[in-house]
Amino acid sequence: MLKHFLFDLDGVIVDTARFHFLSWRKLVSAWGIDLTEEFNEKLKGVSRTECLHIILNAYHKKLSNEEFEQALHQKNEDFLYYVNQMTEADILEGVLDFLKFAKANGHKIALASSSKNAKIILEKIGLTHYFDAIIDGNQITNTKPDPEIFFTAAKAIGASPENCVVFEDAIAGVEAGKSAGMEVIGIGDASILTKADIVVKSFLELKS
Ligand code: B16
Ligand code: MG
Repeated sequence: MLKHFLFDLDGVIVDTARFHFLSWRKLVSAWGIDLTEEFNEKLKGVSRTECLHIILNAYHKKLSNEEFEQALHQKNEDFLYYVNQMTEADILEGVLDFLKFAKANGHKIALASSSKNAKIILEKIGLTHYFDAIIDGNQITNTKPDPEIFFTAAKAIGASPENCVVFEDAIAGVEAGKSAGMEVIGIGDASILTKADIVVKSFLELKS
């Protein structure tokens, strides 16, 4: 049976995970919080609002509704500053060849990203036309690790979950893909993405 591919964006296609980290770190440093890379693993794959809740809960910090909205806005402004400088050169190694291979061999390709900036990012790096469906944070009610985004992406390309392969760099995303009954290939560190079916460092390791 032909497999179809569901791609996470940040940390899989491009290294915007780094930009999210830098933007959150700048925001919370003004509150005297030193955000570590280790803590940042909890923020990968989850929505912007949920990220802020996770930070505030962990550091016992309270914000008014207005301050909360302002913090989200500021974080996103800083993130977009980095995004606006992106080009095709920012596509992670091996990704473009894999997309070309998938297209040429009839595999359907969908994006399943929690980011509300996903479409802007795909345009900046010139990959929009590779995707048969683009599901992002604007279309989803429940953020990863809930499987909603992967079910929605599979449906959009007319694929059943057991025929979908998910590419994910986040603990929450791997959990979401497995909860959806899909095969999950982790991109990154095997000691972190322990629930993935296999973990590779980059698409260069995937023989198409
Ligand atoms: P935004 P992904 C996720 O994208 C990021 O991993 C996560 O760190 C971020 O908080 C989330 O998007 C929301 O992004 O603030 O741009 O809406 O990994 O699911 O592609
Ligand atoms: Mg990701």
